[in-house]
Amino acid sequence: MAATPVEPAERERLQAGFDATIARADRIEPRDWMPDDYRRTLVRQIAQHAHSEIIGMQPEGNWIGRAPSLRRKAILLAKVQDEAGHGLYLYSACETLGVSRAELTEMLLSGRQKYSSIFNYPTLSYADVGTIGWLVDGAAICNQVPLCRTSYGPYGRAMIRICKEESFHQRQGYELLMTMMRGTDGQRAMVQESVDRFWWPSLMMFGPPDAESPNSARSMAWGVKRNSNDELRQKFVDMTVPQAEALGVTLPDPALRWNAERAHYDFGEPDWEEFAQVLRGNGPCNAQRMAHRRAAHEDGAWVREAATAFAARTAENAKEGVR
Ligand code: BYC
Repeated sequence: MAATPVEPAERERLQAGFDATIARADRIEPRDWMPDDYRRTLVRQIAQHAHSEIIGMQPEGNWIGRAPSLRRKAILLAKVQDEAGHGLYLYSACETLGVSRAELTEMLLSGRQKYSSIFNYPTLSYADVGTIGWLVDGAAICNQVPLCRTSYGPYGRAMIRICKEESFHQRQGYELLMTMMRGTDGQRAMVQESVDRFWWPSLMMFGPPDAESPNSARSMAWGVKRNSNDELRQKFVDMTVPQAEALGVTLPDPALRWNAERAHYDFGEPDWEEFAQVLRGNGPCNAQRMAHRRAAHEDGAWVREAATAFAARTAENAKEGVR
């Protein structure tokens, strides 16, 4: 994963080239020289992002077999499949940095790499499918649209496609909730209860407050991140409040109000102790999510073995000119 050692003068020249590319807001590509810490930061962030997409299939997957109609089931199946695709683009982007898919999987399974806190919360009702689309994919869009301009080429290009699909996901979630809000009192109550549970964890998706974000300053200087955690959280709140009003739900924050002076909504502080606990593995579903992922990985061993054997046979045949 580390770059080949270079003489100090050569290193200075390479560093200057890298700095100039970043200063021009141009892209660093896989074969370009890059500082080891830049490479490590990218592997950390892209891998965490990929793992989130894969683990993120679980909470929604929980409702595929219980969707209320064939149409809703087809939509949910397609969405969960999209998340698998996002995970795969991101693992591929990460592999361009010299780390293998097997190593990344091992780092997730051993707990050395994280995945998004949001997926450690349960999906207790069908309304949660809509709320995840609206709030979780909505937060993902706020966070990820600026990442289309990230300084590392393969990551930025993967994000463009992912963001298009996430926008579609957000709309399907909103449409689902809107349909339920036009339904019975019981359905409206189910939507409100779901929003009450997911609002604060959605705000936590943006990471700790800027003053407690150890990676932000350097990631922003390198153009890996284009906005700070708090800036994106604010953008999400500003975008979501009018959508909640149109939907007819109440966001569970008594401090939420328009601040004309700032031209932004003021809002309350998420429970950062709860966030810290979820990151330490003590959220409501951490153990369940990891156990499920581990079992799926073990169950898939035969597929990996068969694919490896097939690739070896194909390469052998090609060498011998056999079709
Ligand atoms: N959950 O210094 P900070 C999706 C960690 S997928 C867990 O601010 P950074 C979707 C952070 O990693 C959503 N951990 O970090 C999928 C760091 O620990 P390490 C995933 C978090 O990297 C399916 C420490 O806390 N999106 O939307 O500058 C269905 C200090 O934080 C979280 C991405 O991954 C968290 N919420 O900023 C539907 C987007 N927040 O690594 C939807 C790409 C922070 O030093 N990632 N941590 O051990 C990013 O934009 C940034 O990595 C973050 C954090 C804003 C998340």
